[in-house]
Amino acid sequence: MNRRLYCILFSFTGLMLLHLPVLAQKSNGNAHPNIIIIYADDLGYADVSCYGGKSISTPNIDQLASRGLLFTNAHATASTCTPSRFSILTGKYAWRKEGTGIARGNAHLLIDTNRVTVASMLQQAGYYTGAVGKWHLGLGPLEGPDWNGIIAPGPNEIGFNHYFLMPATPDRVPCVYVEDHHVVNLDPTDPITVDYDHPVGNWPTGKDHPELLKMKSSHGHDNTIINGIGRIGWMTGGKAALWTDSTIAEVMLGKAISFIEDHKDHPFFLYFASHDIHVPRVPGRQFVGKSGMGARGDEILELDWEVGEIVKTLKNLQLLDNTIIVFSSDNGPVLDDGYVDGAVEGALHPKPITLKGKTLANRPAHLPAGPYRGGKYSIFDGGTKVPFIVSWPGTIKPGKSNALISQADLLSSFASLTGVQLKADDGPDSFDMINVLLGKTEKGRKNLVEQGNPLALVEGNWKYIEPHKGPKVNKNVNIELGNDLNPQLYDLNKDPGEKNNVASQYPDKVKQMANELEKIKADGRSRE
Ligand code: NG6
Ligand code: CA
Repeated sequence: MNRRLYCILFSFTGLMLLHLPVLAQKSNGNAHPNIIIIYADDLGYADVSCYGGKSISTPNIDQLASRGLLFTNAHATASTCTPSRFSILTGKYAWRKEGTGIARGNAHLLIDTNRVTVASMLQQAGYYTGAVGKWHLGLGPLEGPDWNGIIAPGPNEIGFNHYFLMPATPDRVPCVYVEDHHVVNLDPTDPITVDYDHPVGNWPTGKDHPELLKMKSSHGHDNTIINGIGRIGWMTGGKAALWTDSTIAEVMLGKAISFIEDHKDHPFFLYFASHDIHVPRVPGRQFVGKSGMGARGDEILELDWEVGEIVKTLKNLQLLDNTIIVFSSDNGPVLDDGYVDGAVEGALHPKPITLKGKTLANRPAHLPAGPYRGGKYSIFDGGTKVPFIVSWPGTIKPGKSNALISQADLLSSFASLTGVQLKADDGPDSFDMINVLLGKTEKGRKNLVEQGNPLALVEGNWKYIEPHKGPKVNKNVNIELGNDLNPQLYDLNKDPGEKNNVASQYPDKVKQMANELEKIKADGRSRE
C-alpha cells in the first residue's frame, strides 16, 4: 500500500477508535454507564449485615444495598470458585466444559480465546476494560504459563485491556502478582519455578518444617512455605516478586482506584475480584481484631472497606450516578478452609466489640449462610445463594428483588443494555435479565442450574438434586455436600433450609425435573 494512503487510513482508524466511546454513548437509546463488578471470595449469604448477619456490621455494603437493589434469590453458578468465575465472565455453565473445577495455580487459561466474555462484549460496545484481584481461571497455553517470560494467553486475550491479578488464590503458589503478561517485580536473575506434582527448589515446606509456620494448617496447605504460611503447590525463585499477605487488599484496591481514575472520561468496565475472605486470612493491620470474630470476620470488614473506598472514589469523580455496581460472591461460606485462624470459634462465640462508642457484648453466633443449608462445596443453597446487590443511583429505584437470577446472566443483560448483539453460541446460559437488574420487573429466570458435586435444578418453588455418589459431609470443612444416591426434591417455599426431601411424595415432579435437567445438559445451552 502507498505510504500516504496507509498514513491517512491509519489516522482515520485511530480517530474512530478514539471516538468510539463517545459515539457509543450517543447511539440509539442504549446506555453506556460504567460497570463495576465487585466479586468477593467465599462470602456467604448472611456474612453481611444487610442480608441478616447480626453479629457483623458492614456499613458500606449495606449502604450500597440501600441505594440499590438487594436480590434475595441470586446465585453463583457453582459452590466453588473457578466454575463460578468461568460462568460470570462467559455466561456459560462451567460444567459444560471439562477441566473447569478448582484450578491449580499453574493451570492454563480455561476460557477459550474465541469465547465472548463480559469484557470482550463491553470492549465491542466501546468500553475500556480491566480486571483487578483474584483470577483463578488459569493463564498461558496448554502446557501452562511461563512465569519468567510473556504470560499469554490470559485476560488480555479474552477482552481485558488491562489486568493486575493474583494468578489463582491466596493459598496457591506462585504468590506473586501478574500484570499484563508479566510477573510484577520479577528479578530475571532469580527465575520462578512452580510445580503442583513434585517439590521444586529447597525452600522449606509446611510438611517438613511445621515449626516455621506462623499460621498452622488444619488440613492440606503443607507444601512450600511463603511468608510463614504453608501453601498448595511448590515454588522457588522470584523472591523480590512475592506479595505480602497483609497488604494484598491495599495493593489491589489501589490498582482498582487508579484504573477508575485513569479511565474516568470513557465508559469503563472493571472486574474487581477481591481476595477477601478466602484463606489464608491475613487482614490489613487496621482490621486485625476489629470484628471480634477472628481473621475471617476481620476480612469481612476489610472487604466492606474496599467497597466503601470504591464508592468514595466514584463520588469524588462524580461518577456514582453514571456507574452500575454489582456486588456479589463466587460461592457460599466456609469457616475452617484449611488453616487454624480462629474462624470457627469466632463465629460460634463472637467476642464483645465497640461500635460507634457502644460496646456490643453477648452477640449471637454468626451463621454465615443464614437460613440456608450447606456452604462452599455444597449443592444445598448455602453453596450458591449469595449476596447480590445492584446499584445505579438515579436509575435503579432502591428496594429488594426476589427474582431468580444467575451471575451467568450479566453477559446477556449488559449486552442488551449497551446494544451489543450476541451470536447464538455466545453466553449459552446467559439470560437477558436487564429489566430485572434495573428493578423494572421481578420476573426472573424460569429455572437455573446449581453446581456442587451433583447438579441441581431450581424451578419456581422446587429444587431437584440429581443422584450422586460421594461423601455426605466434607469432614475437613464440616459442610454437608448434598451427595445422595437417591434423587432429592425440596419445596423451597415451605422448606428453604432443604431439610425435608419430598422426592418419594412427588415422583412425577422428580421425573419431570430430572428430564428437564438432562435436556439442559444435552442441548448444550439453556438460553433461548
Ligand atoms: C481446596 C483447598 C481450600 C481452597 C479451595 C479453593 C485444601 C485442603 N483445600 O482444595 O483451601 O483453596 O480448594 O477455594 O487444599 S476456591 O474458593 O478458590 O474455590
Ligand atoms: Ca471462592
